[in-house]
Amino acid sequence: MRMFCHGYQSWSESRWRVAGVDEDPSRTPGAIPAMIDAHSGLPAPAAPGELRSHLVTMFDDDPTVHAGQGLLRLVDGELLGATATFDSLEQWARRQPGRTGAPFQVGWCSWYQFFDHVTEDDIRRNLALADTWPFDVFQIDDGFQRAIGDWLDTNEKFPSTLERLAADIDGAGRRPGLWLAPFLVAPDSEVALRHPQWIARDERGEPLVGMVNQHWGGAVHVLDTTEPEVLEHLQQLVGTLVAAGFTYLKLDFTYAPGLAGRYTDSEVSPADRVHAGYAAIRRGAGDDTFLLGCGAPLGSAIGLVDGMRIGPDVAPWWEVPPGRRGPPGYEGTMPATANALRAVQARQFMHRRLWLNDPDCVMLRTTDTELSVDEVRRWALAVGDSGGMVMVSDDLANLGPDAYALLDDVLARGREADRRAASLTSLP
Ligand code: 9PG
Repeated sequence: MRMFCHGYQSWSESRWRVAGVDEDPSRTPGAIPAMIDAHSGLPAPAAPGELRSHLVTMFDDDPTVHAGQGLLRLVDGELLGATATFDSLEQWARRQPGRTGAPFQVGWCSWYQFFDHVTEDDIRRNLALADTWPFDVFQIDDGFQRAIGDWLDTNEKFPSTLERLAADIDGAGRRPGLWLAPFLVAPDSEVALRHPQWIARDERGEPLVGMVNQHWGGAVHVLDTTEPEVLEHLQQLVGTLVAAGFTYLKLDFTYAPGLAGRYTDSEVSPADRVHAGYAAIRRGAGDDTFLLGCGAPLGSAIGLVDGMRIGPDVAPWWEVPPGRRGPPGYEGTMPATANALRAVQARQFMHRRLWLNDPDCVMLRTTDTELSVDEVRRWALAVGDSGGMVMVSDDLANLGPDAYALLDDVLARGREADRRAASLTSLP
């Protein structure tokens, strides 16, 4: 018997596994608790023979979809945690209180070309080149901030203030977009130094580590979203960013308050801790700001975000290159365009029912990439055919008429697929 194992958060794998044969990925030898937690919502690995799925699952000998609030477990042939059944994944998704009114999204994002090295000059050069491109949104990704947690201050690579940048993007006729990891704080950030009591703790009483990332200076800590002051801080922070002009926010690494640890209110569940953080952000952002979830436990963001990353990061390569294999248990989740493509297929049923799916960025360039011309086309057209968000992530100086023509094709297919998904949403 095969079981559809649906992933926990944006980057987690979703796939069919053979019961009694395939191991749950949380059982990968050498997988560290933080990895298991980020991908199954629990720090402990599955029992031998146990398979895990989140929100929904189904079996290949029965068309019924089984659904629950969070973790569903197959233990000794018995499904635990399921509370309802549906005829299809689409029917389940249609019954959720999604937020599906945003228009089809087309934009530019800095990450998959400039990564953390991005400079203000890269942003301004591309903004100037964007004149002939059909972008509504122009989004600055990771790399502008002074420190993780200090989102209102830019670093030395960005001489301008955020207000200035937003005003100039707006002046160029684009919607200003900004990346942030709202629930993470670097140990040396102003917010962490000023408010040590806002940080969740691990079982030893040390600040809870939410991510270790070399370009952020190493380990960063997790905000405790059961602390009322933290929720107020998040609401205010996002209100300030919106007032500065950023009405499109990519909220990343948002699994963090779901990690096991010591929180002020130990009665709040991991899913509710994430939900409370997202709800505070939506209160601060107001109704008209486009919120994009990323690295997000999917169930906790339903109804609060307009768009959701539904798979791993793309990368300027197809399969994960041998030298870039991640930590054990992380293989299907590593940045690789092939991994992103698998998620587009597995989570298509969510688009226009829970939110707009964000399959991750399209890369149109054929230089400065390990992707072949065919792989570039294959991914771009898959994004188009999904009807999901289309964000281009290239230095526009690298793109010629072929890239332009490919994007035209992607957008034509995308608008058509999106219209079809939207009309299916309104069926009973
Ligand atoms: C910015 C990036 C981009 C990207 C996001 C997210 O496990 N990891 O080390 C890991 C690092 C980065 C990452 C995902 C996982 O990517 O998905 O679009 O915004 O952050 O840092």
